[in-house]
Amino acid sequence: MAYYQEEIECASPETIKGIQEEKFLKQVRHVWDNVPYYRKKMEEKGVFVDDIKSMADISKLPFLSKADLKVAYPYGLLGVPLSECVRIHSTSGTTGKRVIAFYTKEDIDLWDTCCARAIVAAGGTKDDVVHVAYGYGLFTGGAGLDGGSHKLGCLTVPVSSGNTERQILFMMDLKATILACTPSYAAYLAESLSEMGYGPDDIPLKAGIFGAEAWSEEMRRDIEAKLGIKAYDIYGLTELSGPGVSFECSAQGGMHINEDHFYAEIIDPDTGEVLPEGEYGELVFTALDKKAFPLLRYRTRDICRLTREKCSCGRTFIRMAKPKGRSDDMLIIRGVNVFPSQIETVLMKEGYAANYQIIVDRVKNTDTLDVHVELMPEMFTDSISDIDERRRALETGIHNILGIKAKVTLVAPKTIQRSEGKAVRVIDKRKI
Ligand code: DLL
Repeated sequence: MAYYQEEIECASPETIKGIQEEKFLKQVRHVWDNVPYYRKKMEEKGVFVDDIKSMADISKLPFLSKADLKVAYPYGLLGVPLSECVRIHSTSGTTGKRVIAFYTKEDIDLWDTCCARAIVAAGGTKDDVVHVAYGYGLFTGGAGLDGGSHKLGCLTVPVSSGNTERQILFMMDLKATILACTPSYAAYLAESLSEMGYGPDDIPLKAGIFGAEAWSEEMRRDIEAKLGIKAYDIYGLTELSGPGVSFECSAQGGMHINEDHFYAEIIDPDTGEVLPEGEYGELVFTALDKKAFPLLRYRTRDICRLTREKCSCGRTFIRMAKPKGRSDDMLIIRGVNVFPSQIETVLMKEGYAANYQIIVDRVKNTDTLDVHVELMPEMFTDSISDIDERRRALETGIHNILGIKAKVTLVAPKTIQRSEGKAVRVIDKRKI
């Protein structure tokens, strides 16, 4: 088994706890001294820096949320003078002010290390050719995987997103062995590969590092088969640096959190109470050594759970399950909580690719749920009764998993817009 930094990635839980506590106490002092916005929040809660004496005291600290980031925009959460910052990145939010995160040179270095660990966990070595098709620019995907690949010494192809045919030719000509992009773009690349008359054996890829959006286990198996690779999940968010907060290993059983840099908690999203290990709730992170944007107890709004069960890869870092989706992606339809990923699972099990759109509306005071699903080319037929049967099978599958009815519309192949970055799966007309 290969690791980028075996000593830390496979350290005993006690060693990790020790590292976390030492860094945590320093970080709280750093924030208290240098981030007046957070210091005020602590004071308002009646907590002072000297009250924080061990890791267990973290529960005394106030949470930070996206709302705080908006209030403090752009410089209010900076922990160092602007002259020490060397880069910014920003979230892809489409409404209101974007979130801007700042980085010192050291912050970038530790981010690159996190991504290098992820590439090694996906079987990468310095001899690999890493094709980075995440977007470059303000989005963190391109820069993060580029930094990790560079740090490991791989040949990095900074192709960014778009121009799909050119991407495939590049992968062939430069013999890319690792592909890094969103899972929806990987699915699109796989589809285009076959349309160009090629199959998985025509590209030398062995692994994919896919993240930035929720994707189902079924979608993973589909991409793996079509590209002839092993697909690894990677998670992160701009506020905490970007990709590489956690990453999957060969066991594909959840993502190892880089615990020497990020302390994770799961809370009840309604009460803020910390939940025991294994329970589903909102993921909250404390950045233990980031200096420019040192967020303590940041509420990610991602719903998932943690486990410290032994992993066959030998890493001891705690693992997080695939997030079910963001609490703000969760749709409440006729009082029932619905995550788009649950619908995706039904579609993939019935043999569809992840080309679908969920349209929610309110008609005569009742929520409606419409799911548009693209037929696969081989399913396309003139027989209305065949198509009707397929439609009914999907409606039954969705009803069984959600407990509410959905109206499924099957549409012709290639009519739902493909995504080069994060896919837009939901149109909630109730909010428009
Ligand atoms: O998406 C960073 C990233 C880039 C992660 C490339 C992985 C690969 P943001 O644009 O700030 O940053 O969006 C962060 O995306 O809170 C999750 O809701 C979602 N997300 C990220 N990775 C995953 C994943 C990047 N593997 C938000 N599975 C997060 C599910 C994910 N959701």
